[in-house]
Amino acid sequence: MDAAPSQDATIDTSVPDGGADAGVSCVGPPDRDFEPNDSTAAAVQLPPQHYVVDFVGICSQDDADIYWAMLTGGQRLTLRLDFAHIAGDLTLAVLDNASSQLRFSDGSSTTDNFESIDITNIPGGKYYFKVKGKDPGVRNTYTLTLDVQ
Ligand SMILES: [Ca+2]
Ligand SMILES: [Ca+2]
Ligand SMILES: [Ca+2]
Repeated sequence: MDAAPSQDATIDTSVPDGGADAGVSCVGPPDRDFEPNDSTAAAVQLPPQHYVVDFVGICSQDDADIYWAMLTGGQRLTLRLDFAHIAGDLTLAVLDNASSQLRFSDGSSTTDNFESIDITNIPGGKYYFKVKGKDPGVRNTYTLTLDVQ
């Protein structure tokens, strides 16, 4: 995948993580290839469309995974973070271009293994999507699904 516009060409979630062992994703691609992405300055660009980031994880003390996308005004942004809550509680946030937090989701439980954020009629601009452990010691794998309509 070496298509044009700059950075997003490096994202290839079809890369296998090396096996069914969920822990493998923390040391293998693509999570390894995305790191470091712990700050907004180092965030990984995602295309503003339906897009799934899989085989990734919160893998070390204080790891945060930050992605970004450029959205057009009036669009609807939907994010869903799926993970096994019992294996490690994760949170999801949407930040604006100034890194101010617009939305935060931490409603997961042992029966609701996900976080979700839905923003309609969003102003155009750059937005960051932040996945983090609820506590500094949390380690877990997750799937982040982005939808822009
Ligand atoms: Ca990570
Ligand atoms: Ca990270
Ligand atoms: Ca949570």
